Amino acid sequence: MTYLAKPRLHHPSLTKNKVGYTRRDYEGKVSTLCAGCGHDSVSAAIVQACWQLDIEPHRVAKLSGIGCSSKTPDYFLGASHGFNTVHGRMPSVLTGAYLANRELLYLGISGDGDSASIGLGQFAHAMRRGVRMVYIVENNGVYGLTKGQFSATADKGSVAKKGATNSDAAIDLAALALQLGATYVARGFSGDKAQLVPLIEAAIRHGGAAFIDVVSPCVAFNNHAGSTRSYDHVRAHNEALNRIDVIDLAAETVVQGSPEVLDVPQGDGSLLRLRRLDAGHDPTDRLAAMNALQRHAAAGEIATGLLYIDPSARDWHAAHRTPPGALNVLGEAALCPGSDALARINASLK
Ligand SMILES: Cc1ncc(C[n+]2csc(CCOP(=O)(O)OP(=O)(O)O)c2C)c(N)n1
Ligand code: SF4
Ligand SMILES: [Mg+2]
Repeated sequence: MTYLAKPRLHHPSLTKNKVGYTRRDYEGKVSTLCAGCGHDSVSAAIVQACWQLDIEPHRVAKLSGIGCSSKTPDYFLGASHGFNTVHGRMPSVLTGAYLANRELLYLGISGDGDSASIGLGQFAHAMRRGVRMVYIVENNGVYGLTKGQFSATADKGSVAKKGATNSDAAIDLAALALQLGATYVARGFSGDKAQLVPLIEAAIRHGGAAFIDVVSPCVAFNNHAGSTRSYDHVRAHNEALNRIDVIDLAAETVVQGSPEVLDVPQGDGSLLRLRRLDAGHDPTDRLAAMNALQRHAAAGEIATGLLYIDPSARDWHAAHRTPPGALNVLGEAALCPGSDALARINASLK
């Protein structure tokens, strides 16, 4: 058996959210990942975030590539749309789906092998195009599914379970996303749900390309001494820059002037309230975010939290002025603008 279905019966008194679903309605099949795998905690955080944000499961499309990480969409949001694509090809399939139907929330789930090696080109173009999505990489520094080879995100000097030392420089996907134009870039840790759930919630509410690099330890192949992706190492070197709460503007009074608190208004009317742990970090400054990543990495630390946000981000559809709605509901007037419009286009090309 490759998967286990969960019992469908719920206790009648389970709390429901505003759209009438219990938290269990956001779950998927029983996970077949190794007990303790960080990826299962990321799935649980996605379930929590979608339930708390009152998202209807059928309004979500989850797409993934190949890997243990890319298997996880089977373990959350069982009532949502899903597409398990080819290794490294999730971003192009997600982009196509988003162009055809902008009405859905797109969750792209990938691994460090999937996105930083075979899928690196696809990752880059999805970031720079402003595809409105939440792109999560469950980053364990290895190819877990194929038995623990170093991935391209493994730190130089990191030691493999069988003793080999990685001599290659690491790709930092969060730094790449910043450079490529992503308008929301964060890093979380699967062992810190209190930090991860609001990072996912804020990404869901973001109006453009949102990328979250989640350090997600592989207990089978990369959780030993000498690894820089083990639970122990990440806990000891985690430098959280901030903590976020997503707060509805209408419901909260904005506290101004406190150096510990930064309020960032979002395009959808919500307010992102950041509790600053590093008072010097301004998450609306892309260059500062790049510097923070490099500075912490040079000190052997892992910078987590909201690294960068562009509150005025626009998505691909806004930039290309496409008609509203999904392609399959466009009427004849939008699909066929008429012979006068064609004549004008032809005249403009003469
Ligand atoms: C085209 C192709 N090349 C190679 C593979 C073998 N393969 C399967 S999963 C994987 C790497 C997965 O690593 P990652 O994305 O980090 O996921 P993890 O298992 O660590 O979560 C590779 C190389 C494949 N399935 N398809
Ligand atoms: S091999 Fe590693 S990544 Fe895959 S399920 Fe097991 S612990 Fe998770
Ligand atoms: Mg991996």
